[in-house]
Amino acid sequence: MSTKPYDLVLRGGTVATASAVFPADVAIEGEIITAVGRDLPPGAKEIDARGKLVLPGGVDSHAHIEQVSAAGILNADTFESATVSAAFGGTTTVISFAAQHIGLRLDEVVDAYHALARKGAVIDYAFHMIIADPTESTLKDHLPRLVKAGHATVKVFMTYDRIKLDDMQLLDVLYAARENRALVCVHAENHAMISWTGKRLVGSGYRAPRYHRISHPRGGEAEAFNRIIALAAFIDQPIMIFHVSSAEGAARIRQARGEGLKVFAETCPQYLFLTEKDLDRPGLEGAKWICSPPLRQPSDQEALWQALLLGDLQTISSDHAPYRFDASGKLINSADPDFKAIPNGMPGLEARLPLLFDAMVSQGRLGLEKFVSLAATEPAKIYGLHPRKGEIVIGADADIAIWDPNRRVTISAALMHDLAGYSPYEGRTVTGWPVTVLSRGRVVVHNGSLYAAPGSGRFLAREAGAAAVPTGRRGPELHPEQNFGAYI
Ligand code: DUC
Ligand code: ZN
Ligand code: ZN
Repeated sequence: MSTKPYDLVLRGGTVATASAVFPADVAIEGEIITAVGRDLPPGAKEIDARGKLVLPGGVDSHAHIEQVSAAGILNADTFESATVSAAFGGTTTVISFAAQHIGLRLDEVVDAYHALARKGAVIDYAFHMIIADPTESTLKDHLPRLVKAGHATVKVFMTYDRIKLDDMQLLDVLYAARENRALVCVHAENHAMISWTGKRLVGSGYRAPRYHRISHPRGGEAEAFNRIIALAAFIDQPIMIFHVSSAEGAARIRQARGEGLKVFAETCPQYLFLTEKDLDRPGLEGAKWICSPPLRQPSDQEALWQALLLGDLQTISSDHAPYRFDASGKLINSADPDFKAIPNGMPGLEARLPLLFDAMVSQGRLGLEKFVSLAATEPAKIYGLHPRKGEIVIGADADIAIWDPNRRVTISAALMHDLAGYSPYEGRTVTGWPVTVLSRGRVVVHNGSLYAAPGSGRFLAREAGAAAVPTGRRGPELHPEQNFGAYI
């Protein structure tokens, strides 16, 4: 009697999950992992993984792709270039944004981003819905339908002139998210502190990119974290605080979690591996390192690593937001802009995992299981993608990155596949590189070549997971038995 062979077996590697590292073969049938174990029977095809690490493909839960920014500027990548770049860096799932601007219907915005991604993406994707115009129709009509259609997360901004929400609007969004079971992600910085400081700096002639860091006071991050945490606790709506950059910010999150609040948080490689020194370069060169929140100090980096160790931060996303260093991007407003006129953001989809692997695995900071957890498993869980994504386990999509832990690579713009034209990490040598990357069982990258067609990535409809479930403890003013019977 003959049994049908597996379609594909990854043979002889070391598999890692968020909780264990063990030698095993991985068998794939169609798009799915169907066996993990020692000495599995042959596959119709085999990939030799001896001496390699077999890891879940990365989940990058925060990347701006083909997105119109607050200032109305389109960033450099297309869904094709961004997802190709992600795949070369070992990432197989990306959550980008469907960005509403004032006056736009949220459902039409989501349709437009669907069309772009459907055409270009080579890996699987989902969207966070940016709500910049929380009108009655956005929150009562479009949002409920879109959450039901598989968009389990919304994002709001507390700064940026054209898209920031005031506290009343934030409460409206938090309330609507609770009613519909969606997670709310937040860009939390104090808008007035940024605007006030920036205006005074530029007014006094401090125009260079380095002053961007000064114009985002560290206390403004902590203030905004405090405020959004208080608003979310009042409504009892779980939140995810994006791109934590400062020691004070990490401390606020720790305190909130210690109080039992459902506050999740991410940081990004730029806050772990770069500092304000990178901004401080001659002329306009520092513009390449302008992002918000800004790059800070080595002591902040240490605080963020500690917060990762303690579990206060659960994910590390790229916040990929590429702008070319020319008149289409960083210099779009002027050939000699002050720092306020320079678009915020840097590329990072491709370098995210190699940088983290080098620090966490090769140099031993927090270790391989924690790398897998932060890079793939936790974001998949928090954003409603697990167990389909983020773990090597029977029944999951066969999204796998095979890493050569010994390969040394020097990062350069020439090596990257995004369209930014520069790398913030130029010249940095890392140890460990993803050599073969599979998305739903198909090899998309192997030894530096791409094997995936634009449009072959799929939309991932998601229901919010456990992260988005309220605690059941709203502010007492919202409980009829504690507020003289009022239903608010
Ligand atoms: N800041 C943001 O808020 N978004 C994109 C990139 C950045 O630097
Ligand atoms: Zn942001
Ligand atoms: Zn962002």
